[in-house]
Amino acid sequence: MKFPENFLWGGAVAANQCEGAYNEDGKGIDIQDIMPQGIKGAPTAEPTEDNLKLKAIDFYHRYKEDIALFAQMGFKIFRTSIAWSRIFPNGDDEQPNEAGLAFYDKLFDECHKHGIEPLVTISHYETPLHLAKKYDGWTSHELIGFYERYCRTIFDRYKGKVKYWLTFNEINSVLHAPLLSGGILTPKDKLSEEKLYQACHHELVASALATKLAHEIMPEAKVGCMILAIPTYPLTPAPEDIIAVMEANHFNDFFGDMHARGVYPGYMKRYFREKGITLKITPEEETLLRENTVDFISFSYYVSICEGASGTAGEGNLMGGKKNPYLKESEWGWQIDPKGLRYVLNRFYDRWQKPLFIVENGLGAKDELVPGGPDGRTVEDDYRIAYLNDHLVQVGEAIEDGVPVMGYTTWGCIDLVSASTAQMSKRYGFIYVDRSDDGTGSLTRYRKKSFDWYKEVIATNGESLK
Ligand code: BGP
Repeated sequence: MKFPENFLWGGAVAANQCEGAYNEDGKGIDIQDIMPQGIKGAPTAEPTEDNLKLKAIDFYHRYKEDIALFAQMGFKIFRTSIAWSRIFPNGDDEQPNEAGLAFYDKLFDECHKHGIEPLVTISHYETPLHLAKKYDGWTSHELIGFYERYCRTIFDRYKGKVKYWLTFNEINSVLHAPLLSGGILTPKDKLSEEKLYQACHHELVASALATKLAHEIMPEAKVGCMILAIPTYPLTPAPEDIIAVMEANHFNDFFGDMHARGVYPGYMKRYFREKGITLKITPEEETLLRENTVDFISFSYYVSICEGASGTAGEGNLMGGKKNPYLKESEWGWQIDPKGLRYVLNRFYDRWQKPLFIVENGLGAKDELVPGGPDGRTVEDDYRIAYLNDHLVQVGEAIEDGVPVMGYTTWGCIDLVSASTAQMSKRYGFIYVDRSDDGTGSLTRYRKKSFDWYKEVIATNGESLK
C-alpha cells in the first residue's frame, strides 16, 4: 500500500460532541443543547440535564491531554469545529465573545505545539439557538450576513494558525435533518420544499462567500465543502432501479456540483420546475457561486445504500435507502461496505476533478473495558481495527486508480457523544472515555488496542495495512 508522502493522517471531532462546557465563558445556547436525543426525539424548550452534550467528554478543559494522545499516535491533522455560539452567543450579535475566541487560540496553538495541523469545520450542526428561534435558521436570507460576520471574525483571528477550512458539515443532510443541519425549527413535515431548497440556496451562497473571504484574508488557505457521501446501488438491474439510483444521486450530487461547478444543474432546475418551486436567487449570488468554487471536496463515509422498487428500508447515516442483501451491518444497523469507499472516491473525482479528503469514517460500536493496556484498562477492539483497515485498503486502491486523496481523518478519534442518537455508548474512538449513557463516569481516558494499530499505520504511511 503506497500513500502519498504528505498524506494527512488524523482524526475528527465536532465541538458540540466533545467540548461540553455548554454555558461557560460566554457561550450561547445552540441547537444541540436542546436536542437530548439527537434526531431521534423532539427538541426541548431549554437545555435539560439528560442531554449528554452539555458536558460531553469535557474536551473544553481536557484538550491538552487529548491532543497529546493524538500526537502520540502521530496525527498530522486534527479536524474539529468552532462552536459558532462561543464566538457569537446569539449568532446575530454585533461583537464577538473574546473568551470564545481565546479558547480556540489556545486549542490551535496546542495542536501546532505537537506539529498537528488543524482542519476546522466552520459550522458542524451547531447553529446558535437564537438564530433557529428568531429566523428559523437557514430558511432566512439574513443568516448569510451573520455567517459572513462569523467567518470574517475567525479568519482574521486564526489566519496563520488554520490553513484548512470546511464551510458546512455534511451540507446535503439539511434535506433530511433540517433542524440538526440547518437550524430550522419548523418540523420537517410542516416545512415546504420551497423553503427547504431556499435554505439550501442560502447555505450554498454562504459557503461561496466563506470561500471568497478565506482566499482574500488568507491567500494560503484551502477551503473545502463537506458532503455526506452515500454510494447508492440499484437493487436489481431493472432500468427503473437504475433511474431510481440516478435520481437519488442527483439530490446528493447537487451540493457537490454547486461547490465544484458553481451553477445550478439542469436536473435540479427540472425538479424545481415540475414541483412548482421558485427560489429567490439574485444575479449577484449567481456570480458569487460561479466565481468561488472550492479548492477541494471533503466527505464523510460510513455506509452505502440501495435504491429500487422493492426491498426493505435500511438505516443509514441520517438518510435511509434500502438494505443491501450482500452486506453486514453495525450494531446500529449501518451497513459496512469498504469497497463503497473506493467507488465513491472514483465517482467524485470523475465528476468534480478536485482533490478529495475523507474527513469522517469509522465504526460506532459498543466497547467493553477490560484489564490491560498501558493505562491499566483497555478495549480489545479488533472489530474497529478490521473496519478501518479494510476501508483504508480501499483508499489505497483509489489512490492507485489515480484519485488525488489529500488525507483521512477517522471520525470520533476519541469517544464522544453520537450525533444521531446522542449516546455515549456508540463509540468510535482509539481512546475510551469513561462515561455512560446515564451520564455517570470519571471521564478518564484509556488507550484502546486500535490506538497502537493506528499509530503503526501512520508511522509506516499505510504500509502496515493488510
Ligand atoms: C456524521 C456527523 C458526525 C458524526 C457521524 C457519526 O453524520 O457529521 O457529527 O457524529 O456522522 O454519526 P453518529 O454520531 O450518529 O453515529
